[in-house]
Amino acid sequence: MPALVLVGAQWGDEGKGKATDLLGGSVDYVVRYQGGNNAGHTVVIGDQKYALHLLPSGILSPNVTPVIGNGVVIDPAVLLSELAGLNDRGIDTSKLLISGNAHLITPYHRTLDKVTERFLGKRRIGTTGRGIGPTYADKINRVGIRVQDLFDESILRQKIEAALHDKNQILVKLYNRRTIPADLVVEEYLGYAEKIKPFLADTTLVLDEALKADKVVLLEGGQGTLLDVDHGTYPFVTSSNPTAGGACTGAGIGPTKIDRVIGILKAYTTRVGSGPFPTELLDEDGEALRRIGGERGVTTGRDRRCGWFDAVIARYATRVNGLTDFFLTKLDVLTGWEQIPVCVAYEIDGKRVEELPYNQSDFHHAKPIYETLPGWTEDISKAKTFAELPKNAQAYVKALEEMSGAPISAIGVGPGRDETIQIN
Ligand code: 2SA
Ligand code: GDP
Ligand code: MG
Repeated sequence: MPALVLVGAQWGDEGKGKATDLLGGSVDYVVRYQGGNNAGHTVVIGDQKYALHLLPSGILSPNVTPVIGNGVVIDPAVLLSELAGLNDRGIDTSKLLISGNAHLITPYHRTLDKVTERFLGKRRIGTTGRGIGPTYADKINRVGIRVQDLFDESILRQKIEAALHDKNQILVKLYNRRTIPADLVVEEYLGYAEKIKPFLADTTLVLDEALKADKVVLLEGGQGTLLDVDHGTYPFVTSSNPTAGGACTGAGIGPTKIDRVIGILKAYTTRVGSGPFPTELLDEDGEALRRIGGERGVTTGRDRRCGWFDAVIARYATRVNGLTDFFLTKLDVLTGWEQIPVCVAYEIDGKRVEELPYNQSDFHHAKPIYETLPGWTEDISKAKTFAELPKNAQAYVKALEEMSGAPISAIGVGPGRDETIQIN
């Protein structure tokens, strides 16, 4: 098994952190390939809970080399405080490798993110306010600041001055904000250089050598399929590619090296931020899913929107990621419902539609067509094998598998590392 990708199959928060940690024992490298500290990945080990934002979840496994790939955007202050936080808890972070080609989030990116959201009013995306979109915009516009620029003062200064020349005008004239002095940003960022230097590496070369030596490389997505800037619910998306293709560009690995793509799939659906969500529940069921599932943003603390499982989305994730299998998570949260509706198709303008509509307005008024499956009341959190699950829980899993287009190879029955049923 050379390289495998782990990708969120819905709108994120499916349990990628837990899944990565679970695989940590059998992989050598864990690479974050997109996003930044907008992500919030939770790992629970024994009585310890970790919330990782920028660092790959594999950093908690002692034998893993964690890598921040070129596709990630890095807020250096957050990086250093996350590292310090883990060090304080006794976690060794010295093996971390950071790509010199990763882009840096700066104070002006964070400010622009917040002011544009405020300006959009009702049309806002509901971003995490971490400066992600403006940083990727600068990258694509070829005016971004990269990690390697920290080590050349004159280039860093030139780039920051050039960027702020435009951005300060926008901030003052359009948004009525104060200018951000370039000198201050340069000084702050030069201060990060020495601290980041020990981690700097030619990560694509490191990973290539690792793969040639038969090491196992796990590529960990930051967000979910439907937040992908190309394949998600645009414009209500993040500004990078969490889908499997993004793993290749964001880590610098060719597609021929990848032989497994695991979709992390929640047994129901959640979403943070704005945008269409056909199975969203604005009633007691939605409230109960939020409460029982602890559905609150790991980065911003926002309540997550909750709804029933949507098989149209799962099938779409199988298609655009080329999924080989699913990890189904949070099955335990559904314990206690007498009946569990599952969306099998949409009704759009009176017609039954089986595939995710590519047209945004169609998706906006897609109505879920539900099939209802019988629920279970038994506590399943101690189940270790599929056979130990109540018959109705087994049937629910089998039904989801059939509708979603790829086999389910593991089932989460609790947040802990060992609260997982491995199938096969
Ligand atoms: P951004 O900040 O530009 O990436 O926001 C754009 C959209 O992407 C969504 N987004 C997320 N959705 C779910 N989880 C994310 N991480 C945190 C978590 C979220 C939090 O693990 O809970 O704490 O609020 C995440 N990151 C970005 C975002 O909501 C926008 O819809
Ligand atoms: P990620 O962004 O995909 O890593 O997911 P988050 O960490 O944002 O959210 C997933 C939440 O569900 C976290 O609080 C996890 O601890 C928790 N979790 C993961 N798998 C399971 C599971 O199988 N059952 C339960 N009850 N919780 C889970
Ligand atoms: Mg999350």
